[in-house]
Amino acid sequence: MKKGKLIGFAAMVAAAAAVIAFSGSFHTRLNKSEKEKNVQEAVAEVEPEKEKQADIVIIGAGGAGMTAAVEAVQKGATNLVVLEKMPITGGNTVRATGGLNAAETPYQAAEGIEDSIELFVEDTMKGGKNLNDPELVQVMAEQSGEAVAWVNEIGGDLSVVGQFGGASVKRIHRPSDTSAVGPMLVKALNAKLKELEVPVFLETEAVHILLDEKGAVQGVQAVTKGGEPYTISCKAVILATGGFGANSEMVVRYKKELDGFFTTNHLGATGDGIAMMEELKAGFADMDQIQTHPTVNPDTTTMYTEGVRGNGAILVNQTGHRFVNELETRDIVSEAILNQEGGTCFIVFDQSVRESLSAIESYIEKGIITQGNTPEELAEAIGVDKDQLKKTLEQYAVFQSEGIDAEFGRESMEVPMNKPPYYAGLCAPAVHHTMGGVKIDTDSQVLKEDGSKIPGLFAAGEVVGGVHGANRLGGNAVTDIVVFGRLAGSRAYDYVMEDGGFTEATMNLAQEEEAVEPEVKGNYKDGTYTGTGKGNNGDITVEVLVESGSVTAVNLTDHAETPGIYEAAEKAVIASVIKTQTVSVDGVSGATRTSDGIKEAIAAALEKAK
Ligand code: FAD
Ligand code: MEZ
Repeated sequence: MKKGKLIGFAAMVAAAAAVIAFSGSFHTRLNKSEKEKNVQEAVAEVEPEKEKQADIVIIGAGGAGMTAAVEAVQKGATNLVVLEKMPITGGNTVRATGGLNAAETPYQAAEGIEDSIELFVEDTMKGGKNLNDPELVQVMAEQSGEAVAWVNEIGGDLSVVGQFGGASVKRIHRPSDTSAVGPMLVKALNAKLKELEVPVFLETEAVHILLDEKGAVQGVQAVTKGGEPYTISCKAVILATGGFGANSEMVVRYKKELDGFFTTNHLGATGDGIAMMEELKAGFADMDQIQTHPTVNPDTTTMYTEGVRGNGAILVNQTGHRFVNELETRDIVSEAILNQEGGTCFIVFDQSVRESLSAIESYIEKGIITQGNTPEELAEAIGVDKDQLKKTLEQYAVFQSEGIDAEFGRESMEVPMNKPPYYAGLCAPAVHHTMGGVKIDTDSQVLKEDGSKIPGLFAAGEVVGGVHGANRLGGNAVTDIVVFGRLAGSRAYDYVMEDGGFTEATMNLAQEEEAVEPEVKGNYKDGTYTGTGKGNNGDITVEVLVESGSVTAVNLTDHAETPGIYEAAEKAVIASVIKTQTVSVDGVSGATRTSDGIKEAIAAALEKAK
């Protein structure tokens, strides 16, 4: 491997760490023990000035971590940093589509929906097969209305209420334009963190949480963007690393039936927090409880939000028949799909459903929806018996008008589904949510196996187990991350105040390079792709990371370009590609052939991502 930037002994240490940082972001290169060995070697070499200090370190800039940061700073925290291993913030949260469940909100009242905390708790426990920790569920339900108000206060928009599976009433809150909840929430959180001047260090992977001799938190070992390993000493840590849905090896370890399943999760959902908690002998709950989402397009792994069914869509099998109450909980719908021919089905809806949910436009743009002017035309296009699909839709319209689904007992049937044109998308279940995780109490404080606390350690979000039991209801994870993210931020603030209070911030973003973010949205398949192009001195190989459809990072993994010359081309070309999401960008004068080689390599990688 040739890495032009790295020369001499210090550079060798940095090189080891750079590989670690890179592998941390892309999760493909080193196995855990190789990675661990490199971290230890690299950390051993770290210079004293690389030691940093903060009062609270938040690990993970997804919804839970960013919420915790905002809450702690709003309460008065002054010296707090957020570490994020990926090149962008948002984690799985930015993918969240359907919404956030909350009871007794003004938005429900405005629509005359009668809901209660008790009913919310009951539905959640029933959905989770009573495996849930009832105290955590109670906290989530009680604080759900405040969570909606808080999101709106920080600049978000949750004001429309919809129906989802397993909920007795309309309870899921989403933006007023019916768009996806995650991008709205992450945008609001990013803006708030910027306004509050909270440093978020991207491509910085936490590796270990350090305890003092009394067993209380004293620091975090991390590897930074740029490849520097260092230790941040701190009084409190908030663990918000999300779930492990993208770590197929770990998924299979806990639930072997899911071998071979694809996932809806972002690449960073690899269970790092679980590994860190195992080291500290934390307690765990429900690790084998892993949920599949029933309606995911197998070609692109795009999830069709449950909102499509909630707003009216039905599911039909390859023969054009319905086969399940589409609004049953996810475990039941997933199993029913797996029992159909080929383990797949079609989600079918009409123009009125399309008009009710703007998330559908993104599926149409992605090319994963087939359209027909009549049920027969649609059936022909998707290879389903046309008379049967016509009959199924006609029968459903009768059930809808009578308010009784005589076939499967579906209660909410929003529309008769007879407004042309008609639409269908292929779907199959995919790994979606890992309900198991570290044990916490109702203050978000991490508990050990024996039930005692680890002082200074808090956790929130998908890394936590116990809230959702055996099956999470759609919309409850975003409630979970806002409610427990706020609790973790608030309690970590209290803990630091009791431990001598906050100190002046010593880590800030000025020490780090600003991250380059996409200015337009890309239209690629998520994943990591390699490509090769001809540079000035031979082949250039790149690895390109695509997240949520957009190129978010490019690394030169092998090349022989001239040190001191290629760096300018590397920086400028990659930044322009990320910003514009195309390879039709300017090269750098004086390094034209290197620029062209990098562009050619990225283009080759992106060919595979179309
Ligand atoms: P994440 O948002 O995943 O954030 C964790 C962050 O930690 C990530 O950015 C990750 O890169 C980072 N990280 C991990 N390890 C490290 C480390 N070692 N060092 C530093 N950083 C690290 N739920 C709902 O309630 N409603 C919905 O509509 C909904 N839709 C969904 C749609 C999709 C496609 C998916 C995948 C999930 C959906 N969910 C939904 C579930 C919900 O989005 C997630 O459970 C929730 O957002 C998790 O939030 P989190 O903050 O715990 O984790
Ligand atoms: O909670 C979820 O995972 C969810 C609401 C997903 C979706 O179908 O939109």
